[in-house]
Parts: sequence; structure tokens; C-alpha cells
Amino acid sequence: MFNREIESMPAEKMKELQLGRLKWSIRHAYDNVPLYKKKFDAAGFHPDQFKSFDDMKRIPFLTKQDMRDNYPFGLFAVPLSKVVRVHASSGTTGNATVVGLTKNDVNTFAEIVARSLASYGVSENDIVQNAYGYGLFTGGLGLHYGSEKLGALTIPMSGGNTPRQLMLMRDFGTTVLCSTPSYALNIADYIEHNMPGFDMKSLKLKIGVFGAEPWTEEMRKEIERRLKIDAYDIYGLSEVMGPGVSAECSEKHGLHVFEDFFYVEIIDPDTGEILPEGEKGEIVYTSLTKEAFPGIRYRSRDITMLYHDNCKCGRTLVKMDKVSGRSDDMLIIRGVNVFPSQIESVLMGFEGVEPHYQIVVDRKGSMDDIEVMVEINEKIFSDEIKIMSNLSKNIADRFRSALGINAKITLAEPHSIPRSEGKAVRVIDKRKI
Ligand code: DLL
Repeated sequence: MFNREIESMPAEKMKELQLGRLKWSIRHAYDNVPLYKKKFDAAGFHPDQFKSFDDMKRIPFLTKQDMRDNYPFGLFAVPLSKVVRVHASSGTTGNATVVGLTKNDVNTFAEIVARSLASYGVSENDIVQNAYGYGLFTGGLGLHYGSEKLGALTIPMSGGNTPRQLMLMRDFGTTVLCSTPSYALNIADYIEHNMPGFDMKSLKLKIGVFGAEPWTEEMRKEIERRLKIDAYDIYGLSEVMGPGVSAECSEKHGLHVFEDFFYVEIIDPDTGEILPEGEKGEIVYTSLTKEAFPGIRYRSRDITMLYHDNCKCGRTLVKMDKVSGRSDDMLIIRGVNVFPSQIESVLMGFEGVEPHYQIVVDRKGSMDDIEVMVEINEKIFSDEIKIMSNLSKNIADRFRSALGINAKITLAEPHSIPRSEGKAVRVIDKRKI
């Protein structure tokens, strides 16, 4: 463990630490950010009234829209002279959301990423190739600072340029790859397609640090098989910090949340009510130490659940389930709710189907139509038409029985679905265009 004292702290002691920090953070936001003052006042809540966790429910939520409305620096709680870095989301659907960090915040960010890497077994003896995009996105700099804090040799490669990625892996003896899971598959594809006979074991790669988008257990197995590595999940969001809000451990079963920095709640996304441990809902974050950009009850839209399971790794930190999707990514097809990750799970159960797919949703009249375009491998593609039509029929049947949706299945030829270097685009929703 990178920070044994914190990561294995008895739950009661952690609660105490959180409560003290919550009081500070709530007051910090109220005193220094006009929007929080306005919202708290309107809800009849004052930081002095905050005495116990039970008071959380009285505090209003912060939403992405609040961030957009206060673009760019309106939610900062310190003068700009104290802010040393900003990150931002791309803002394709409105104003970008901008977050700021002070020197202390930068240290916290590095700390959580160093803890995450250590929990996958990465150490100062490793050579970490960071293929997350460097720039306003938190993936590049986030992993970079954390890996350096851990003491690992860090290669600031950024995303893309697969031949060069492979060259560096070979020449520098990379042992850890950090990238989106979809880009990791892209690399596997490239090797299989362009370097026949290449032996993965000739590389020193052993660990993958994958996140920034939802990925299923099936996808994990596929990446592990093809790249001959152990693949671990890293989760986070720029509004809260970036990668390292939570991380898997050696158990590969749930992600430990770094609770000394983030207080987490699960709410019912429709009513806003707090749900007990073990129930699925939207995860809401309150920052406990952040100076530049405090987030009080930030609604993430990510769907997961929290639980404690006496993890064998020795960490006492609460766990969250692998995030299966965002409530705003959830597709409602003729009344049936379905997440892209469920579609991925079904697809990956079929032989000959590649982990590259796109979901196109359209509206014909008043009815929603869903088409799943999925790539098949060379073998199936070159087989008789009958085998292909059987495959698409079987997939359609499975969608119907497992998910309750009628989807049109289109088998796409090998290498025809666009590849990603960062987050994969899985859904094309023509209803919104
Ligand atoms: O994606 C931070 C990050 C960078 C995480 C690198 C991990 C690795 P954003 O661009 O703000 O930040 O996007 C955050 O991406 O709310 C989730 O919906 C999704 N997401 C991030 N990590 C995971 C994950 C970065 N491991 C949004 N599993 C979040 C599922 C994830 N979804």
C-alpha cells in the first residue's frame, strides 16, 4: 500500500476524519463561492448546522449545469493567483466544464494516483508508458504525476501513434501501460494485423491501467488474453479530481474509494434520496480537502453501488462497483432501459465477434429503433453467408432474451468500425441530432 495508515484505517476512525474534513469543506465552499452560498441559503441550510453525516441530506446538489453556468472560473474558491493548473472537459454539449487545482490539490491528485498504481502492484521498479492524452483531459497529467510520485520511470507518450507506442514498449522495456481500454484493444488489433507472428511475451508488459470509459469483465478478459497482461480498472472524473478517485486492488473485484479525500453517497437519480449500501444508484461526491474547486454533493450521473467486503488486500476503504454507465448514457428503447455496457456483455459472449461495436439509435415515427453494428473476425467474414446470417440471428435472439430489446444486428467487416485513441464513441444517437 502506498499509504498504509490511511488505506487500512479502521472504518470508525475514517468516519471521524471525514466528518472533520466535511465541516471544513462545506464551510470553505459556502464562504468563498457565491453559488454555494446562494444554494445553501435558498435551502435554509447553514454550515454551522452541519453536525453529523445525517445532515448531508439537507445540502443541495451541485450539477454539471451549475458548472457550465459558471464557466470558466465562477466556482473557484481561491484567488487565481493560488490556482496552478486547470483541466477542462471538451464541452461538445455546451460550455466546457473547467476545474482548477492549487499546489496542495496537485499533490492530492498525485497521491491518489500513486496509491492506485501501487494497488495494482506497480512500484518504483516499473516503467510506465502513459498513453492517456496529455492536455486539458485529466488522464495524461493525472497518471503522469502519480506515477512519478510513486517513483516509477514515467514515459509521457500520450495517446495515438500505435507503431511508436510499440517501438517504445520494446526499446524502453515498458512494464505498465496506461490507456483507455478501447485503445488497449486497438493496440492488440494493430499487433495482430500488422505484425504476424509477434510474440507478446517478447515485451516486458505485465500490467494495464485502464479507465476513463466503462468496460466490462468480458472486455477485461479479452485484453488480458490478447496483451498477456493483468488489466486493472482506474476510475475518476475531472469534476472531482481525475483518475484515481477509486481504484481496483489485487482482487479485481470492486474499486476502493479514497475516502479520506472524497465523501461518497449513492442516491436515487429520480428522487435524490440517499440509498443504503448495496443498492445501485447515482454516485454523488463531496470533496474533503480540495481548495481551488470544492465539489459539494456533485451529481456524477455515474451508476454504481457502494459496499464493504473485508477485502483480502487489507484495505478498509469502501468499494464501489465497476461503473456500468452514466444515467445520461442509458438508452431507453421502446421503454426498455439499456446501457451500452450490457450490449457489450452480450456481444462478447459470441465467438468470432470482435470487441469493436457501435450502437445507432434512431426514431422512426414515434418508435425508437436500435441498430448494433459489430465487427466480426476474418474467419467468420470469409465463411459462408449462412454462418454469418446465423450469427446475426443468434445475437438478435440473445438481445431479445437477455435485455428485452429488438435490435437490428449488422455484422461489419473486419477493421471497419472506427478505432479510438482516447474514449471510444459507442453510441450514435440520431434522435438527438
Ligand atoms: O475520464 C478521468 C480518468 C482518466 C479516469 C483516466 C480514468 C483514467 P472525465 O473525462 O471527466 O475524466 O470523464 C469522467 O468518465 O464520470 C465516468 O462516466 C467515466 N469513467 C471514468 N473512468 C471510468 C471507469 C476521466 N474506470 C467520466 N469505468 C466518469 C467507467 C469511467 N467509467
